[in-house]
Formats: sequence, structure tokens, C-alpha cells
Amino acid sequence: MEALLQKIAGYKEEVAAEVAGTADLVEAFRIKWLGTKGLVKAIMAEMKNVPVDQKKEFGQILNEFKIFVETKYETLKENATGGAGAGAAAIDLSLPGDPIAVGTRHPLNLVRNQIVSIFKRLGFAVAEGPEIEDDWHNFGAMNLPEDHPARDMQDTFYINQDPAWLLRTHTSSVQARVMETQKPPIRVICPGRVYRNETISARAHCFFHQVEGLYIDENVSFADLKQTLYFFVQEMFGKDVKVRFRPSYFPFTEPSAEMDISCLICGGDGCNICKHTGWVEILGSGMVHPKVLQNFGIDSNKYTGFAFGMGVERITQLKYQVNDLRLYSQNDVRFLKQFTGTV
Ligand code: 2U9
Repeated sequence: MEALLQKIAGYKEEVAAEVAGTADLVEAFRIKWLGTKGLVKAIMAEMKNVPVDQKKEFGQILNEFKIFVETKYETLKENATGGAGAGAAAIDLSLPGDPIAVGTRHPLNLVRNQIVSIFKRLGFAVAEGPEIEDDWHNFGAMNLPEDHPARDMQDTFYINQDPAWLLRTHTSSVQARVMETQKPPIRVICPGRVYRNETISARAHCFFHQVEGLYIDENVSFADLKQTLYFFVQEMFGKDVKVRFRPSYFPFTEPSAEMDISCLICGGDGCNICKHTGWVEILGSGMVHPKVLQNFGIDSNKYTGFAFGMGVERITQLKYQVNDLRLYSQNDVRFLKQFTGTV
């Protein structure tokens, strides 16, 4: 009986591995296993050679095997495609296929591309870098030493296995890598996703998208910063939009300034969007801190530079009046299909 059991086990493996495919092959399977001269019938005939005291047990095994083969046959029949054999599932290959819906560009990508194209026209190159960063490129090089209170401004995700690594909190780490490998003049913009450990709500998410810029050369002044960013605003939001700069603080720039534009909704008269001030904040900027330049061996007596950073979600919100950050990552086509364009 041992030899018979081994034979059945081998048969089972063979049946399980069968894929057939076409109706012809399924019919061949039926004949081989379930036909009048098939292998199931043949192994059943072995019953007569089994000792009487083992007949009951062997009979059960044989029955299970027969059901196993029959079930497999039914499955193969259901899955069979085309073919000329009996029971072939007829498929009309001339029928038109299911339409594939053409998507639209994501609003964040549309706006990111617009921002990039404006700065490209001013001679900025595009640089990208890793999203998982080390402490030096994200913080240390940016004049944020370990005990600096400003680190608390950006709640950071650290990598569990090795907290020496983190998810970048800004794309400044990309500029840091550019300064490591290139000498001034440097003129780059760095678009990319950044991560901050915030509770998700209409106004905050655990990731967002930035475009940061950096321009280092001899004689780069705050006037260059103002004119560059003014040009950007005019291209992005139109010629009628007014701008203003407010003094601010960032560890990597000195002096620092935030830039507001006149409210696009009320034109500056005051509304809910601008909290009745007539102005909305769009980006941060400043002259690169001499310490940051020195961190990369750039002579801060010879070279100066300006830098800026903006949130793509924020710019998109102002351009398209998107009032809930969560809409950007919910993949709801009713939201996404409202944005078209090829930029
Ligand atoms: C280097 C030196 C300086 C980049 C800058 C800002 C100001 C800024 C925020 C705006 C909204 C981030 O997306 S946001 O939350 N950014 O205010 N970023 S200056 O400064 C740099 C970058 C690189 C080497």
C-alpha cells in the first residue's frame, strides 16, 4: 500500500501543477485523468490488491483523490480561454475593450512644474537629493547644532533602526549637497517632498512639498533677492499682485524675511482668507548665513548669497483655492479631475 500512496501523492502534485489554459488542453486533462481509460480509474482498480484490513482507509484516500481531480477539472474548465474544443468559453476578440480613463496631472505637480519653469528662465538649475538624510545635511550644515531650539520648530521623523538617519524636514539638505560638490557661482532650485511629524488635519500633514532656492556668487545682494522673488510672484499670480517683505528669523539666513502677496480673493480689501489683513504669506527667504557658507569652505568675505523656501501646497492653495490639505493625498478623482494642463 506504501507504493500506492506514493503514486497518489505524485499524481496529486501533477494535477495541482496543471494550468491547461485553452479548452482543448482542458479536454486533454479530462481524458488523461477522468476518462474511461484514465489514471483515476486505473488507480481505483488497484483496490483489489489492497489487504482487506486496509481497504477502508485506502478507499477513503482514493475517494478524496478522485474529488480532488474532479474539482481541478471544474476549475480549469471555468478558466479556459477560447479554443475549438467542447465547452470552450467563446470570446469575441472583435469587441471593443473597456475604456481606459485618461488621468490629469496632480495639482501639486502642475504648480511645482510652473514654479520650476519660472526659476529656470532666470538661470536656476534643478537639483534633487535623498529623502532619507543624515543629521549633518538636514540640520548641522544649516546652522542648527544639536541643542539648537529651532530644531523643535520642525518635528522630525527619525529612522527606528538607526536614529542617525531621518526623513528630511526641508530640501535645504539638497542645497547642502550641491554646495559640497560645486563651487560658486551656484544657482539652484530644489523641489521635493519633505516630512514633519504633525497630526494630520485640514491645515497640517506629515509630509508636504517644497521648492527651495539658492543663489551664491560675488556681490549677490538683498535687492537681488527681492527682485527675483517679485518676478516669481508676477509670473505665478499676475502683474497686478503686490508684495511686501516682513522681517523674520531662520537659523540658516541672516537677515531673514517672509514675503506676503496681496490677497487674491479680495484684492487686498480684507476677507476670511487673508484674515481681513489684505495680505497672505507665501514664502520665507533671506541672505545665506555666513556660517552656512563657511561650513562648505566658501569664503563668506568674497561670496554672498540668498535663499528662499516655499510650500507647494500653500502656493497651490492660493492659486486654486484648495481649502483642505488632505484633498491633495486622498486620490479622489472628483477633486483631481478639476485640474488640467500640460506645464
Ligand atoms: C541653504 C541656505 C539657506 C532656505 C530657506 C526658508 C527661508 C523658509 C519655509 C517656507 C515655508 C519652509 O515650506 S516652508 O515651511 N522656508 O522660510 N527656507 S530661507 O534657506 C537655505 C537653504 C539652503 C544652503
